[in-house]
Amino acid sequence: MTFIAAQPYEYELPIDSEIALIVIDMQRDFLESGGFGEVLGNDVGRLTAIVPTVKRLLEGCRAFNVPIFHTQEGHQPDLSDCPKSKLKRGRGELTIGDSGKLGRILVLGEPGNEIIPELAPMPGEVLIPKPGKGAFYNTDLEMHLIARNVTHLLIAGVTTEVCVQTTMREANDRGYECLLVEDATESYFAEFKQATLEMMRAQGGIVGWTATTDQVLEGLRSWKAVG
Ligand code: TIU
Repeated sequence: MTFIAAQPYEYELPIDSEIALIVIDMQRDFLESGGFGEVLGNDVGRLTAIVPTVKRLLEGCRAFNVPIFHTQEGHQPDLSDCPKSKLKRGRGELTIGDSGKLGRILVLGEPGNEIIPELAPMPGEVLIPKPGKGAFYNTDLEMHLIARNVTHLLIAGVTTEVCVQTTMREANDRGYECLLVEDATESYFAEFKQATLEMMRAQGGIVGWTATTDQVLEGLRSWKAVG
């Protein structure tokens, strides 16, 4: 048995199934000036600070042949997949579909929708466009995970209490063993990140585990050595 040293207790790595990494929404819309995040009034600098750590996590997972999924939040150009409620709430001076500095905000195929170049998907990695905050809602993600016999998920990306937390809760309800990578996720609000980490692992890991990138990579190293 191999494990990742995690909170609230050790996270056992699978024996007859796979672990995958999901990197949530590391797209220009949330990380660059002029994108959706900044339009909503947020300081994107908090998010760009984790890019080197997410890169290290990605590179470590690539080295251990862990399947990798990237998501991008975005809508069809005609916004037919964007609920009216989403257009009304969570808006700044501009809203979803409006033209901004990075093209049309949160629209698939626009410059702002691209994963930032440092973290761009490599060949063989799966890019999942998603219309909602969660990565399972109206996407092919679950089909890909089932096809690859994935039962365990490492979750990273932005923002911790919005798309990352929603995805982890969706995954937990579907039976996946979820670990949120503490230093490879970030929020525009420091206190929301901290609260999310705590609420995921509270009550005996009610939603899942948390661990640092170093702890994850150390655990994967011992797992691959055994496997
Ligand atoms: N606004 C905010 O914190 N997040 C989002 O709108 N989407 C994601 O978290 N990706």
